[in-house]
Amino acid sequence: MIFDVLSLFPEMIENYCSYSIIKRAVQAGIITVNALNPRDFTLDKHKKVDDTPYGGGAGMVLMVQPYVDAYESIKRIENSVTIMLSPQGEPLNDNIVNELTQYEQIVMLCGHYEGFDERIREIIKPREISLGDFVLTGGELPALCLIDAVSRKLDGTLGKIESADEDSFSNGLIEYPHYTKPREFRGLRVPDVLLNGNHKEINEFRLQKSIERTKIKRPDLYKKWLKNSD
Ligand code: 4F9
Repeated sequence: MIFDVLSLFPEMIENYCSYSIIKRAVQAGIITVNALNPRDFTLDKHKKVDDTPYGGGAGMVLMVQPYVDAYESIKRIENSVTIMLSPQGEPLNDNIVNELTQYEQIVMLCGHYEGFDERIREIIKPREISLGDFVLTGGELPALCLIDAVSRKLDGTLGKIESADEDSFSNGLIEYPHYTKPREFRGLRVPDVLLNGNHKEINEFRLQKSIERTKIKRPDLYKKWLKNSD
């Protein structure tokens, strides 16, 4: 999987991808992450990437030419998708992450501080994805979230111990509670069922807990799970 990220701060992308599991996925050749700076595609001597909005108003607007030229410089392979990270997009979830694993290339457009000139959307026609109803100072963190969430689903990224099949959402429920040593801390004991080695009972206990906490913490997911399980 190739990730190509257009960002005014490419080091933010490169830096995150040089730690932990994502670093290992890069080294193993499972993913490639390229960050490209639209500022390098400006044509004026001040390397200007933004300007004041036509019609007036606060803030600046990212200029169409540097973004479009940077985008068009990327070598696109056939099975590729282009995504703009923006609060206007469809809210990201586990289903969309799974869907994105089917591509061989994901090109991402990150803004910073300000909005995109609308013609960037008109020309590039990206799929727009949001992390939720809030605003950040830039699209870099959401782009990194997407790289991270997609990469961990790809074969070979997670080892057996970190496996994704028991994660929250993989069965439509959130995860059951986890415990490790010690058996007791400040009077709080690890549930006995987890200590008895009976895997059938353990699985039943965990499923029950998953159902219980989904019902309480995420009634929206619980309703969907109920509908899908009859
Ligand atoms: C993108 C916020 C995706 C939430 C991009 C400023 C953003 C965002 N989800 N905020 N630029």
